[in-house]
Amino acid sequence: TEGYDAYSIQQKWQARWAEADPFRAGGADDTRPRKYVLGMFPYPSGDLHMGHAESYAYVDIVARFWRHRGYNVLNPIGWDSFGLPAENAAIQRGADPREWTYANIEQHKKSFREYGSSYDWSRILHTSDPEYYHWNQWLFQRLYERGLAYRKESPVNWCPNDQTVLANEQVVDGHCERCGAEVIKKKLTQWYFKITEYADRLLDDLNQLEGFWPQKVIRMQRNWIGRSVGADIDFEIEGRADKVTVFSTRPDTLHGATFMVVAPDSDLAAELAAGSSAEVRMRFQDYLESVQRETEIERQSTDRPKTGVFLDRFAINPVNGERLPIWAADYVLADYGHGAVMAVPAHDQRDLDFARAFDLPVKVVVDTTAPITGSIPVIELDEEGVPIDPGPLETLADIDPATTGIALTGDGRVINSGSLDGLSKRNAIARIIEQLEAAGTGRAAKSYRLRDWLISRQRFWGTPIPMIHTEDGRIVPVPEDQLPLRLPDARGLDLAPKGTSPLGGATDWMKTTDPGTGAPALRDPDTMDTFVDSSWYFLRFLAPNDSNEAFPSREADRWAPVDSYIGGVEHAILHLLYARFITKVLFDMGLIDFTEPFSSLINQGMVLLDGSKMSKSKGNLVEFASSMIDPGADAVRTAIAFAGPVEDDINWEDVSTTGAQKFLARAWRVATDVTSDPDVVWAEGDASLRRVTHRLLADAPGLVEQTKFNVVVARLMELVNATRKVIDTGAGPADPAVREAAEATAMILDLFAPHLAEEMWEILGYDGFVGLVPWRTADATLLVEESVTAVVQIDGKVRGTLQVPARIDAAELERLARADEKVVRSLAGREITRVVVRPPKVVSFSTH
Ligand code: ANZ
Repeated sequence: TEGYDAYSIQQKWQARWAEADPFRAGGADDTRPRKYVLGMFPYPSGDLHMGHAESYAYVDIVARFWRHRGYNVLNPIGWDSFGLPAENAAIQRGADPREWTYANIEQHKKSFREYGSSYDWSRILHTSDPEYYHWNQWLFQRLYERGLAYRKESPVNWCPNDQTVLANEQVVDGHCERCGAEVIKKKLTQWYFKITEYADRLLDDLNQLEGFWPQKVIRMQRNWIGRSVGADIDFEIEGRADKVTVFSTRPDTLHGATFMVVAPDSDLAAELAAGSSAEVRMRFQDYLESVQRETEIERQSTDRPKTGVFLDRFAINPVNGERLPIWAADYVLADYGHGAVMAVPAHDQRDLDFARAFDLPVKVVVDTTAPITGSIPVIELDEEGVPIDPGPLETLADIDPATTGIALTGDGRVINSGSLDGLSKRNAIARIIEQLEAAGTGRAAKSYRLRDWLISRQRFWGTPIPMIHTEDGRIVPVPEDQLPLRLPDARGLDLAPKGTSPLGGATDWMKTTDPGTGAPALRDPDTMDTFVDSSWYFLRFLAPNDSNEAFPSREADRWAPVDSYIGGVEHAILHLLYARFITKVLFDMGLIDFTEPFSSLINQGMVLLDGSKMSKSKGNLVEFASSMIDPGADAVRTAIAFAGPVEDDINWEDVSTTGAQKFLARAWRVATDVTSDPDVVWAEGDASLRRVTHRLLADAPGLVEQTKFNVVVARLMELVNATRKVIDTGAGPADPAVREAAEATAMILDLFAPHLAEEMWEILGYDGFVGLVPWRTADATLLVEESVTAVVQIDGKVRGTLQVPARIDAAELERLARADEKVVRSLAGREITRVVVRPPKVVSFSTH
């Protein structure tokens, strides 16, 4: 690497970029087509690490690429600067979360500058600025007006360690995502966003992302929303005026229902028990208490003995009038469907386990041994190909669930079900729904796993909820002209988690007046989940300093949706789902004209050390800032891009910044060796080097668009080596092809090693930034591959010859042969009966 001084090159170009600010997005008068490239913004909870280095290297490759391709690129950066990590860290250090957060942000900014990231630095945003969270409050009030923000008392996930409510998504295997403590249930009044109202659209619109988002993320979103299709069925209850509705995905088995089960922790169960004997009430109460001690995982595990209590109440099956005993059992969940199920033990494993444990009847209503139309019986063959005699066919008696303990969940023919008898599952479902609808006792229905989004937090470092609680118990919005409702000073407040919001302790701040009557009133002490902040920030980047509105629709029309969104797969569910939801709400409000926020999504793999995820707790964190000190930013970026496919994990130990440094030094030396002037006539240069250059110019765009960055780096290495060969042992440094190759290297290298690329460009005699240079078009005549002569035979005689590329495939060769004029004439309309193609040399047609 002799002579190549990465450090001073870096210093020099960072200073020039800072001064000229060349990567600002063009304004309204810029007529180039636009691209919005965005990396998921970071949390300022500590120093940046190599995961960030990776992600933001990719972001910069994409942004720089589109600039070269003639686009007006918007590539902003901001900070997701509210939230628990900052607050906890601040508490630990006894610092103010505000000071601590902004100090970290400064450090991050410095690192990004050192990394050479080509941001539009005029558009910085921090979600913890009042200028930003003002618009969270505005958004909250718009959702409230539309009935999409509401309060309800409900059991919430509670982290006893962080003393805060957690969204379902933040509970991992029953534990707090952040601190690992076991999560318990607690009843609290909380604010929710009604995302369930958008469940169908959130699901259906995933179809338009197919091919543009990673398949895995689309699948995770689908599962999370979890739509089940079936029916709601109303059951009369003896001694109760109102019916009880159950949701079932198998209404075709309604005749096989032998009991009903309600969730013990539902209001329904409490009410049914209350109407029963004192003894039942006591047993139910005991059972309920034991259930409340269980974790969600325990409740949902299938290999646990079934427990429950009989409530001594009865439901009436609407299709046959049978009396079904009602039980309370923990395998039925209060917050799914209607918290009650019709139990069909013959065809549902959980119901069967329960029936066997409590000696309840099992009634088979689907004969799964009966073939259904369209199914093909499988005939097994022995080694000689003779069909194996399957022996006597299975009968229903052989597979009676009451004796085998295995529920019959497969398809078959309905039996013991009156007019449904003989139908397949699918047809029976359609028929029973018709019948229930006609009788007014049921209807087609869907059920979702998705729950409403719990957005209130009992923590300090977040957006204050812009609502007022009046003396007479009303809840009214803080008047719009009083927004932003700013956080009070943290000093003097007890931030330590205790289950109530620290803001409640800010007595002066809490006191306000009822905007309608002027009577004393109180503020809402809770703050918003930070996922609210990140659900729309990509729109705020369009005009981050606008103090009149969240974002101008005109700018949204211009830039949004985001063309390339880049970030970690850990956000595959939560963040992306919330952003998609809010986008649809904004669309419904008429503020934007698109319904999906991110047109394409790139998820990078993780950076590992010793094969495990880098983390502070494991003590194996490589810090971003220090990683750049020795090799320099260009080498780190190039090494990351070269490390492998974007979506694969990278083992940091296998990433060679030394190798990258050596390559960059070779590229630099090529530029310094060039002796020709910028106005040389390239066409006179070494033809084979020119071919290497032009092939890369032609191939790189496709490779970048497919995120095959590592391949582009490998091809650049090839180009640098080929150039070196011509300089040292070929036509020499004055050859025009050497200059052409060096210029192409500088332009493409700008995606990976922008400081060096600028330096090379200057060495090669140009003013201005290489980062803004248009992509050089490849010369088509230099792309023609080596060609060979192929012969075309008809009935064994050569009837024509073709010049074809050496790497032609069979289909293309046959197509060319069939289209050849001489061949067409020789065939004279005769039918071709056989074709043999041996690329690249022979095509042989037979006509009889
Ligand atoms: C009768 C039945 C018969 C059912 C049968 C299944 C098979 P998914 O696919 O997850 O949506 N169910 C309904 N609400 C429930 C609750 N709150 N807790 C536990 N289970 C509940 O499952 C839907 C099925 O799960 C429903 O269809 C219901 O049982 C049960 F052969 O109804 B089924």
